[in-house]
Amino acid sequence: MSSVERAYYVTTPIYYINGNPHVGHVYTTIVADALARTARTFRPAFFLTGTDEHGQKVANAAAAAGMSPQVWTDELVPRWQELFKLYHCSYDDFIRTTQARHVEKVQRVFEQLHARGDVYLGKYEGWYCVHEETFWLESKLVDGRCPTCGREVQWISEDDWFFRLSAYRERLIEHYQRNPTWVQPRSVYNEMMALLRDGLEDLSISRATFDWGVPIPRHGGVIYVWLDALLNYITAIGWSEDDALFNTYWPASTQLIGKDIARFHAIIWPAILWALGEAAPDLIFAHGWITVEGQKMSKSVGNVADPFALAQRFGADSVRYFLLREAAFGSDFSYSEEKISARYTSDLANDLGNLLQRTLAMVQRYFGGTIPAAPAESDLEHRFGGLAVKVRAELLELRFRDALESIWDLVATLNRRIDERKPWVLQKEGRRDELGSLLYDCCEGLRRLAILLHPVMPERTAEMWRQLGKPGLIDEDWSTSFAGWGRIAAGTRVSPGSSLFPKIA
Ligand code: ME8
Repeated sequence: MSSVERAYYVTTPIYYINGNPHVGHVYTTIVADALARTARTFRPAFFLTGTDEHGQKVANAAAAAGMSPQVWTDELVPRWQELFKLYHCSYDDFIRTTQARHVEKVQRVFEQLHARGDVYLGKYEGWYCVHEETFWLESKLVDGRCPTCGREVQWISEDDWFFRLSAYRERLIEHYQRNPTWVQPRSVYNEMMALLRDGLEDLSISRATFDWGVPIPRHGGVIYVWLDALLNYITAIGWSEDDALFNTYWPASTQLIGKDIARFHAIIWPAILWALGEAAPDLIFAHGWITVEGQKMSKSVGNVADPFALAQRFGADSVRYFLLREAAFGSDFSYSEEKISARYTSDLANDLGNLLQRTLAMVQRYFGGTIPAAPAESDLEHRFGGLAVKVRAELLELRFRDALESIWDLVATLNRRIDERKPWVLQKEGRRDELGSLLYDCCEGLRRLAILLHPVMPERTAEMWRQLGKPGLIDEDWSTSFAGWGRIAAGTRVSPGSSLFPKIA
């Protein structure tokens, strides 16, 4: 099978469980969900998310709350799962790094690396940033602080296991040269290439003086939290030669991350995979930040938005729409409730919600609530016949804003058509055929809109579908559901209901 037809596997970072989730965390998970839902319409797809539960950062958060790390993570995980459900994130699996299925496989990885001579025992003497869970060379510090987050670093001196990362430098450079789009966006690719050209140090992959992690069998100490965490992407799908899930889905199609963790995913991760005899993922996409007044939204800055409250105010699907529509995926973009509110009012309530409401109201008023006969031919088919293929490609290329703009072309066209042809005048003048054709086209257009928007707004489009009289399956294969104008059957009884996007208090 070519990689185009291959089963689709999408992952998010696994989130540190050192506090409550914020909008940044739900953002990456929503993006993964939109991709998984798109892929599922035409091929097998698997969507993985989860929580990163080991390490000093989580242990410190638990200690500050007066709890053992296990009790702390057990209490917090349901909150994250509840949030992802609230946002309709249809993950196929949620991995926790404290689960036995993961721990056992991480230990197996260590054994394998050890057996192959890819690890050796050495002395780590250097700096460590707990917030980033990262070892730093003295030369990389900025004013003696962590170059990523600016926090204080700790001096560490312990006997650790080292992974021969430096031995993979040539292969990494070659991989980058041969696959110029495997790390996106281009700015991150260039940044990684510069790091590789700078030279690679071997990586300490254990901690000897700290115990909240995966124990290293026979030797003692625990696995470094980043190695433990990265492995989730393969342990969750059963990493082993004879596991059907693993064979179907590895290598991953799209691994989504924020740009702060690109080095781990685009340099360390492929090297570890190669050491295990596995292939590197097809694509690492490092997206930008949601910012508030120019600063990255983060718990430590204290500028986080509560995603539970946002869903309550705007509805989860409207927040999903905003996050995918607001900026080209990859770049930073600024967030505010005013911006969500503006999009909600213009795009969702005035454009889409109003189109559904007035179309169904007129089907009700002029045709007794059943969809009138289809026109023999519709010019809309010429113009929008290729829309599904276009939108699918845009979504899978992570061009969410472009996809939504393409879809809104159809929304705007249908609204304009109603405004220009004035169905109330057609009715008054007895031009019933023209009136029927116009309303039929609007219903068929709305059917297509519901299908295309389903990956972005799964719940609101299900409601559109219900009001349209449930014409078939909303998530059927897009190409078949788009074959020819006229798939919504004349005579279907519509059931207009409450407004899709009601006024917000
Ligand atoms: O880094 N804007 O976990 P983490 C956009 N456990 N996305 C944001 C964001 C923002 N302001 N803030 C957070 C870790 N994110 C590790 C990952 S993976 C093997 C281990 C998103 O809890 C973004 O996806 O710090 C970022 O990479 C992730 O949350 C970081 O989550």
